[in-house]
Amino acid sequence: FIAEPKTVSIVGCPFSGGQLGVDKGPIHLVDAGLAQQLTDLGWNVLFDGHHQFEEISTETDPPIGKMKNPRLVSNVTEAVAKVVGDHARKGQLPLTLGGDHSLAMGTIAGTLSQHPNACVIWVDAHADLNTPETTDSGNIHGMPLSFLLSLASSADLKYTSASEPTPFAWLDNVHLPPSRLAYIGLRDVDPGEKALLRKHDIAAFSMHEVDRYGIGQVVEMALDRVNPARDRPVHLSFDVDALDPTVAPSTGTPVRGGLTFREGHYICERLFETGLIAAFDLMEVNPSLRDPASVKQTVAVGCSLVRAALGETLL
Ligand code: B3U
Ligand code: MN
Ligand code: MN
Repeated sequence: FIAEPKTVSIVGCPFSGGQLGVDKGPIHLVDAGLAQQLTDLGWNVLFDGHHQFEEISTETDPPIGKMKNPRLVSNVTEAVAKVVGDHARKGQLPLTLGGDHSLAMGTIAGTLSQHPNACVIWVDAHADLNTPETTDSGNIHGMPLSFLLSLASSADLKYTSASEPTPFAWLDNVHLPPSRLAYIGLRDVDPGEKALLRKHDIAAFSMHEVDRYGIGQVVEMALDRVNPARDRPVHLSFDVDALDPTVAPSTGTPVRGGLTFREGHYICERLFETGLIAAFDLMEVNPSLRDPASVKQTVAVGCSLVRAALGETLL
């Protein structure tokens, strides 16, 4: 799916509408020299500045039910879906830097618009599977997959306005079958999310399975579930909070007991090795939290994960 010469398009999304404070992540990743690092790996790198988001103030975007910033997140993710889809149509690898994980509504919709048979490997401490009903926090970064899997839809917002479309109506005809989603790294999953994981028999490899089988086995088991013939394009959505907080401290909702530096890198390396990566998201790098040394460490690890997914470590 990636045309020669191999081109990666960096989609910088300094956006935090789904969870406040995480908007400077992409700026730090690019400032750390990520584009040059990918050029050095032999990729043709396209980056024409960070995505500009329309402003919608909180006064004009009151919560709908528990959902916070619904209009803003809907508009931004719809725009991201177009950008990512356009890059994919040109045979480029869209590399989206977040920003909060609600952005994956856009990135995965964009991937599916070009590769309807794609599968998703979601690396995260959290399942991000809450519906507008099951969410406690109201933060949309905890909900993207419920919409993508059509477990939630704009109709659940019970919103009626004569003058504007219901937020997320644009997502209603996007559908990722639950059989094509696999998680790796879970360890903080809400009760409502656990019920959905079970009900829809979603492939979920928590830290328990990583301990039990080792990361090498877990990645193969995840691929066996969502990509048994190893012929589907893979959308890799990597939340940096999947890594242990000692490895990647600057993130909004750190959870102890996470992936080691090597386990995180192994996932990226192995998926690169399959030749199936069609899109990559690196999300939830949050430089507004923690001290400068922690920010530097997290940004460096983020760049390193991207390089691993684009072929650095293979000899
Ligand atoms: N499940 C919780 C917490 C959470 C989800 N994603 C992150 N945190 N980063 C929620 O808010 O839905
Ligand atoms: Mn996430
Ligand atoms: Mn997370």
